[in-house]
Amino acid sequence: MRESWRWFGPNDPVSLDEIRQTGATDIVSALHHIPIGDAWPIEAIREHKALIEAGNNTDSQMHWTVVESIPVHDDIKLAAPGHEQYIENWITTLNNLAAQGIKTICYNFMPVIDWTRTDLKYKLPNGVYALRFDQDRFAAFDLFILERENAKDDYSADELKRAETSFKSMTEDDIAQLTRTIIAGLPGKMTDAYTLDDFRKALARYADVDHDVLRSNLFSFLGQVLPHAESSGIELAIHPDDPPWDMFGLPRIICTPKDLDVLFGQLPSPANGMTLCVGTYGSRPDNDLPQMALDYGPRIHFAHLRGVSRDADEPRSFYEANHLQSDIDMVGVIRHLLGNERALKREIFIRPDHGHQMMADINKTANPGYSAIGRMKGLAEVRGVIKAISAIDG
Ligand code: DNO
Repeated sequence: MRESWRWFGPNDPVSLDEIRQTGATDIVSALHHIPIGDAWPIEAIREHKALIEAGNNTDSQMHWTVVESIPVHDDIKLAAPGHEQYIENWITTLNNLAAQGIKTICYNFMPVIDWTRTDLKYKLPNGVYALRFDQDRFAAFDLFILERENAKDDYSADELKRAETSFKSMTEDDIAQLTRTIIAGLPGKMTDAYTLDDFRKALARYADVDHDVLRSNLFSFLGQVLPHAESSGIELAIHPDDPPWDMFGLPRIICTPKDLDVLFGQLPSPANGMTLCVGTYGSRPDNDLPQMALDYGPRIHFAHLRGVSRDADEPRSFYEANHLQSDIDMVGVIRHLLGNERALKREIFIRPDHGHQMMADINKTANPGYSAIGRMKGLAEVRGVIKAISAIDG
């Protein structure tokens, strides 16, 4: 397995020198400064790669091998007039990356929003801070802050009541912070930051887009992109919708094995692959993660390893737990990923996804989920599991 680490570029509070100390060899990165929809110029890719490799010496090498992500412009997701140019730009970016030897590409097809949480500093009993998604707080935002038209229809009477209670307990500051957390976006997001009004407008564009329409727009996009990926040896790795269910009345189409089966059944190209984001898929009790790791062997080009712990009384609410102590059987997942590698005679990229904000990082500026020490703890634990299973299974 290739141990990778996400780096957000020169403004990332975790430096490349620090990443090197974790032992990770592969850098997962993107050109976050380029506007969504524009092609990434080859020169900008070369510069970014040079930054990553600048500290290399014969005994310690790090390389930019994975892109997370090339954003997909919402006009592509909507197949809006003029979206063809955005697809062309995406293909140009793909070709420019391939020319620099960067061939594993994570992307997602979530409309309007990227990954979503409601709490970025959720304190666990041992003093660390975790990320959390709380269904009641989310519903409170949707119903009483955003005041989305017809939002009521998406919730049961009990859910409405709980959302109201949650909203009533919020101070002005809580409301402002929750709003920022949801619509201004989290690190690495592949969508714009919105004001409440822009957000309403962005949602309105999807009024007539249901699951089937969105899916056919994804397939049409991939139909154009995959031949280029294949000819340049690129492996695409679609990231699931996080959390993996519909939100704000928007259709979400990469949430379950059923969704993946439709995707791969329709477009069987070997370049059409997935990111096994263990924490995202694992936010649903009906997704069996070790089974998915087994079933999708050759399709898994990249894996995000993290755990979630779901609330007993509301399974859509969860916090991000320790990498090895959560509702997900991480050891089972890793065992199958290693088995796939042996069977397929290839390595995949894994990265410790999100970590707790802990120890000296608690008082530092950090990208939520992406502080150094918590992720390093996750990587160290996962590395131990990999070593142990490899020693036993050969
Ligand atoms: C969050 C990440 C996401 C992910 C994109 C992939 O930590 O997993 O931002 O990078 O959704 O396109």
